[in-house]
Amino acid sequence: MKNILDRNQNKAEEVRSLLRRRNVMMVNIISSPGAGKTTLLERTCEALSARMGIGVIEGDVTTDRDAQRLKKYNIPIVAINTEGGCHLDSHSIYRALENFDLDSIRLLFVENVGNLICPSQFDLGEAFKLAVVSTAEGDDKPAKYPMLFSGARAVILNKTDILPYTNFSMDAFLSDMNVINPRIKIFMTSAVHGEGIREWLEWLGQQLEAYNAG
Ligand SMILES: Nc1nc2c(ncn2[C@@H]2O[C@H](COP(=O)(O)OP(=O)(O)O)[C@@H](O)[C@H]2O)c(=O)[nH]1
Ligand SMILES: [Mg+2]
Repeated sequence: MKNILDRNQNKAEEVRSLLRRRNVMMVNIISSPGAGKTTLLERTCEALSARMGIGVIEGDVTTDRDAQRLKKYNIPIVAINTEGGCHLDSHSIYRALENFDLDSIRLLFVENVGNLICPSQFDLGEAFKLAVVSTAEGDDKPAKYPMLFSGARAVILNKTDILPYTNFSMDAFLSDMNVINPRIKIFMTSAVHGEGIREWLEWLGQQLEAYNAG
């Protein structure tokens, strides 16, 4: 396992410096299946794809359904089928990059395989990790899977629209997050209805500015 992680880390550093040289900010999106990663990407592409070069790497275990959902935004998409694998690794990202014209992309999203454990162990060479968790999953996910939440720069708490129908405790969620990663930026969104998306996009723009400033 250590050898695998070391090899992954070396390649991730190669990816990171390649993207740095080409001024492409890569965001690694991690959540359990169904939290709303693709829906968030739909809202994000809707808002930004006419204004800046966006690319997406879609990691999926079997199908290319998420890639199909994003086709309508006319952005370059590379689907990586992990054939059962529970996460993406930096080697597959490196190979996927060969299929992009990096000069025309400023922002590259990776939708990782839906899983809260393995993807958080594998650095892909991203600028930062974005965790997505939904109110339907319960408020205990940060406490149960701290590695993801301690390593992410931001967390999106999605599906706020269904909060009244769940027993999700916002207090418990926020107090666990505060212990695990007090500096993490937290967004509350409904990716279906649009609440909180403006705040997420504003912050994303700030991250891009800071990245481009080096
Ligand atoms: N009610 C509600 N449903 C959502 C929201 N975001 C996503 N969904 C739904 O949750 C399901 C899974 O979303 P998807 O984006 O495919 O999740 P992914 O597996 O993380 O990519 C879909 O049926 C979405 O329409 C939300 O904010 N509110
Ligand atoms: Mg998806």
